[in-house]
Amino acid sequence: MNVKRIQFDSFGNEQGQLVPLEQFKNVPFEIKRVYYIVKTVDDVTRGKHAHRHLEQVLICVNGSFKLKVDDGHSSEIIEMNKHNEGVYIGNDVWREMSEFTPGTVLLVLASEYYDTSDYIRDYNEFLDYVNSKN
Ligand code: T46
Repeated sequence: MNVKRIQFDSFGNEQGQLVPLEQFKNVPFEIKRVYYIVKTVDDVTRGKHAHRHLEQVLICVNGSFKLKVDDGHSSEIIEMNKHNEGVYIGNDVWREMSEFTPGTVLLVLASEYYDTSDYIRDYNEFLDYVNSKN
């Protein structure tokens, strides 16, 4: 699957922790966009789409949630609860985020500017799209 975990160095002591993120160093693409998701609701599922080209790194900097990734052939649920671990998601991967605990902060680094035409929001369309490539 076009998904991989990335371990980030976390520098700190009793005063707190600092995690540097640098394009082409510990983030495997040029970072063109950063966004974050806060004030999440625990019984809501976000995402439910795939991207044709976009690459992203998701980091749960506070709290926890479940990330489901699915490439049309297999799926996996990743527990997101480490401030120093990112999950890289490449193109053609369906993603869903759910079970957010209160105070969760999801930071996302993206390889492209926001482009609605890059989204596939229908799961059957996604399956047709990935199968047409094989
Ligand atoms: C993804 C997951 C992890 C913008 O105006 N600019 C942006 O860069 C983004 C990402 C969103 N928006 C607007 C579009 C919607 O009105 O923010 C609103 C919420 O976006 P969306 O429903 O797409 O949020 P999620 O949490 O379902 O998905 C987002 C990203 O869109 C997506 O690429 O992989 O986070």
